[in-house]
Amino acid sequence: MATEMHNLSQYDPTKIASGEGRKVGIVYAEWNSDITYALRDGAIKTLQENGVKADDITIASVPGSFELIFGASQMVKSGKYDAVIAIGCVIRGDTPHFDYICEGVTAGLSQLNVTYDIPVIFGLITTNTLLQAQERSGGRLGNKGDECAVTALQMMAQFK
Ligand code: DLZ
Repeated sequence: MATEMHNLSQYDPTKIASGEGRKVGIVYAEWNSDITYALRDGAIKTLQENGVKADDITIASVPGSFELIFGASQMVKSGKYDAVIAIGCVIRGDTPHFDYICEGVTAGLSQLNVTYDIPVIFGLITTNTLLQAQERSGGRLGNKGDECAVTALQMMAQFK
């Protein structure tokens, strides 16, 4: 996660494996769409900058972050992709809902990672405030979508 010491968009392009010929699925949540669209677009841009063709990137939206589990699961089981990136944004409110969603998504995506043979990348931003989410979706601390794309490229190169 982004810290004051780590910008999510900073990576050394010479150390990133090419994504040429790779197929990537991106599932993103519509909840907090100002944030998730920026994350999604950052991921797409970084994948393309590193060799993934536009036609080889499939995007699908789900209503909220909790549905990322089902969306990512469907993409993984389709057998069409070399990696799946799940993108969402959960902002802490006044009820425990935040914790249930974060725990559910984390557990669900973790389960996919140990069950199937392609990497599922955790692109869920979990913050206390909208400002913190903005800082991590193209603001002061970079864009977690970029980080997810780089992570997907590294995982595909390493294990597929
Ligand atoms: C219900 C809910 C709440 C309170 N907050 C968020 C949020 O901050 N981010 C998000 O992506 N989704 C939220 N949701 C919606 C749930 O993820 C889910 O869509 C609903 O509970 C229906 O299953």
